[in-house]
Amino acid sequence: MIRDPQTLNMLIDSVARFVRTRLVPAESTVAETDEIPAELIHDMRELGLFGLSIPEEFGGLGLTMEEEVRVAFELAWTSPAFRSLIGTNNGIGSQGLIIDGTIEQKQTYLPRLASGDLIASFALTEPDAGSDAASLRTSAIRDGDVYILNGTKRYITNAPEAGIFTVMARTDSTIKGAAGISAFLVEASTPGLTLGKRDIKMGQKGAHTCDVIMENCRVPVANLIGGKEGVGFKTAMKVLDKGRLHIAAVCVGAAERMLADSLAYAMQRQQFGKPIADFQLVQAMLADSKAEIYAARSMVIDAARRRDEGEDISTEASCCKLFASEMCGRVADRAVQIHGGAGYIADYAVERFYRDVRLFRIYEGTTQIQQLLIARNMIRAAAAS
Ligand code: COS
Repeated sequence: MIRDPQTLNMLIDSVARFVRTRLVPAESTVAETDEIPAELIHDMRELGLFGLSIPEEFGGLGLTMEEEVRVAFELAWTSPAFRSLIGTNNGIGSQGLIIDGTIEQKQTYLPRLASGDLIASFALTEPDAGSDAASLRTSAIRDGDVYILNGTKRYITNAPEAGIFTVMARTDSTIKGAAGISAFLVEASTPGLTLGKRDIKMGQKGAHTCDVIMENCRVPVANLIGGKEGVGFKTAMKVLDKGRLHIAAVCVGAAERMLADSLAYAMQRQQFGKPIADFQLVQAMLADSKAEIYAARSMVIDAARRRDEGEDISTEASCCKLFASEMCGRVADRAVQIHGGAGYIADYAVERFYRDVRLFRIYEGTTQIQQLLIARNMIRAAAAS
């Protein structure tokens, strides 16, 4: 749903301009230094990028899902590290609070998240609980007006920057699965909360992940999301439904960038006396990428519209994440191939993008988890009809 096309177009234009004039030129510096320059973070705040999908009443732009994915297409035209910094405030870090939080919890945290003064992170994954998220072991034992949290969370995006974590922990140890899990808002300054060293990743330099270790962290009862125990896993799954759709949009934007770079290179690079874009085998790679990007883009917009209309888009979100992330991997592979030897050299952005986009097929649910979810939902729906 697009509420006001004119306002949205103005936002999209200003994001696209910012991406092309400020972020793209900074890509290689960010990759080399593993840091996003402070002035760019400042400008991202000024543009309102930290609060894109936070409701207007709490200081955000309150974008609908369709509006959000259209902005994400533009933002993803540059290194995914930039999107990652604002990604958790708009997505997995804040959505648990937005979807299931109490009004007091929202008032306490959302305005600062919307302005970018506070960074939120989503802490679900553990050393022994990745795809099988419901097996998580971090415990939260109630003691009067606090819960005492113990456990380790792994690969937590933006943890080194975060001021607040949405933490999924087990409040009922007698229940092994999802029903024993609750979601908490845990402030980074809570005594007992420490961070591991920054992970050294294959790509996405400038976006940081690390372990979050909780040892006897005393978290106020008021920070139990929604004030209700036992529904934290459902909160996490609802967050991921939206997150997966957002990541699919990011895959589309990144693929569009890689294709634009490949087309420009193919039209300029001469071999056998003419531009390589004149050769049909190169054209086939360009055309396949174009068609697949168009398919993914259409899927993402359709699913986003349905979500805005209140439909349960769990299956569609998984379809989008599955197709768009795999598509992005194929486009990256062709982009390197079209660049030939140059595609393997760091002077060309596709070398970096090839590594950066590999993560899309893994995080917020692997391709294999999306396949399981889609098939499971199909079978359940058929059995119920
Ligand atoms: N929305 C609302 N509720 C949901 C839901 C959704 N999208 N998906 C599941 N639930 C509910 C279920 O209805 C169930 O509740 P009831 O028992 O009351 O019916 C509960 O949550 C447990 O769900 P389920 O039985 O599907 O749990 P599983 O242990 O089988 O979990 C998967 C399944 C694999 C889907 C889940 O663990 C998963 O998504 N894993 C990947 C995790 C991931 O993406 N990690 C990335 C890290 S975050 S960057």
